[in-house]
Amino acid sequence: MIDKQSPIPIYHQLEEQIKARIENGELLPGDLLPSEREYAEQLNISRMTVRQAITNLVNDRYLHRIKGKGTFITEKKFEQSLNGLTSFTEDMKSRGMEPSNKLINFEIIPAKLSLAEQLNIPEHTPVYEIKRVRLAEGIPMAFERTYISANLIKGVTDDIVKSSLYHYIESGLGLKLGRATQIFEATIANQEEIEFLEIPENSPVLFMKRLTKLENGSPFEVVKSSYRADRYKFMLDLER
Ligand code: 16G
Repeated sequence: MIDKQSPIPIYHQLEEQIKARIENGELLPGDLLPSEREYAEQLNISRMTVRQAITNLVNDRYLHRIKGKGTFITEKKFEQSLNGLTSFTEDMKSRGMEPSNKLINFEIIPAKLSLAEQLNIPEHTPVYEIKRVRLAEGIPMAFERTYISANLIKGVTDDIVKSSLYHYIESGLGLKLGRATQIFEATIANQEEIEFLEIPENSPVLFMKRLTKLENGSPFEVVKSSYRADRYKFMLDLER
């Protein structure tokens, strides 16, 4: 319903109505939005006004346009807090989502110089190389390449990396995790990411690199993770 007598501009009223229909689930993520013409005719308002409302919602990322196809409702992103050193498994469970892993590769390799330096081990020392697609409710969220110092974290198996690595380190080995340094970058998906994350070519991904240390200060893992930019957003509490 549009109130033409209201001091609130019509495009703003329409914007609020579309937002409300997204919030209450009448319009679902991925759905095609009715056309400008349909809205204009149904509400007896000009197409210009409808266009303005839709453009504002596109700018606010509630909607997105796909060339030649129309305007769609944007998928809700998973908001992850960056406060605290947590695992993927914990992040998903804390949101009531079921995590799973698709193991792409798992082997022991000799550490190259740059990796060895980061892990503070001699070059060619054995490290586990683990490539996993990390899923939530069966949907690929991130593609992760993990390098673990094999002399420090012993006994890692296929089954362990198919569930939770951090759980094994803490509960299985009784080691304490300490701190991590994490770097974020925006990039365009490479071939592996396109394939494993099931995203179109040229999709943006959030790339992060984490170096994690045990409580005693020993670095034990270098992780490169690529998160789907259409599914993820990150949240930090800042204090002054
Ligand atoms: C997260 C961490 C990763 C860690 C993994 C352990 C980032 C960027 N990465 O994905 O460093 O290895 O959790 O998860 O947050 P797991 O215990 O579920 O195997």
